[in-house]
Amino acid sequence: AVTFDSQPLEAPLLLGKNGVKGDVSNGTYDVKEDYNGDYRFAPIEEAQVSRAMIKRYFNLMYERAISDVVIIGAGSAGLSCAYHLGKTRPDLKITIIEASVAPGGGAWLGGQLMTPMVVRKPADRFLQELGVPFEDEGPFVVVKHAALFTSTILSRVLSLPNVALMNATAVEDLIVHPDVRNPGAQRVAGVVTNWTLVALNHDTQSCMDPNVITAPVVVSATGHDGPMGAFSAKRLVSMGLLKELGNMRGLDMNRAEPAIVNGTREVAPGLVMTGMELSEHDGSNRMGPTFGAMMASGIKAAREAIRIIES
Ligand code: AHZ
Repeated sequence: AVTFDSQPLEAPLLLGKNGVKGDVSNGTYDVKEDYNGDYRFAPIEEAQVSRAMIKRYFNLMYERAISDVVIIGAGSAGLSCAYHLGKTRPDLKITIIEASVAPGGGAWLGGQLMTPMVVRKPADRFLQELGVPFEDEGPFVVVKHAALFTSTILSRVLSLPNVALMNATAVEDLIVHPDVRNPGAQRVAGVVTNWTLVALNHDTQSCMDPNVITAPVVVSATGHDGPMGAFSAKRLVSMGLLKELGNMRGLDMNRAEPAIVNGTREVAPGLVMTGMELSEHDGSNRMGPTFGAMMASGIKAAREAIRIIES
């Protein structure tokens, strides 16, 4: 553990002042859960709240600067990958970087601002594994609200001790090293990060240098092109590791879903791509509001990450 100064981090600082009764150090404070007008909280010093957050967050940044797998993007594909990977390999340090404040990407709604979420079989097995209820319509199932899937998978992922999520943090670039196993080639070796509010202000402020997280495998799950989407696919092109983007094609549910799942792979050494970002990389169709491929592609990306780590 890292200590930031000579004071013990958990020590109460000024208890007894400001009308606070009791002593945290010897446990002589009273608490009461009384909803008839006498609800009493344990005493706290304001600085303890700051320290409780700071030490955990910065210890996490310190520890996760070296991760085993970084997942870029906490949409349905990135979260499915994190869940499968975190559960299958509890020994791996898995770090999810999500640019938005709210993780979940486009999976808080089904389609066109409507709430039900459609999932084609056999991806309903993943919903069963998570414990998300659905209505069976034969070849597909319907979750009553997309947020039920997203909130459930988020809680499952965050409960895994080896998975960390840093939201409001954007991946600004990829770390690329010479590939020692393949002379002359390059290998993705981690990500360059910044707080998203900083990343959005590079044009208005100077010298806001980013930070790094190294990892032998990066899984990119940044969705199709948009203000932030298709981040790694576009960066592969600008770095010369990919000739050109395939660009997402028009909607065809039957072609799109298997293309995304079966195409989920290590697109560049050290970089696995999953979810709708792949449609931009490969030039495959979009599927619109049907989410089975995002779940299955996330699982396949997790298997790819394990294969690379074990190779
Ligand atoms: O905020 C983004 C979102 O939560 C995040 N993200 C993008 N760029 C990032 C960056 N750093 C950190 N540089 C970044 N985070 O990535 C997440 C992508 O989630 P998504 O839901 O957009 O993508 P997905 O591939 O998981 O799911 C796609 C859902 C779609 S779109 C679609 C269609 O248009 O046909 N169909 C489906 C099922």
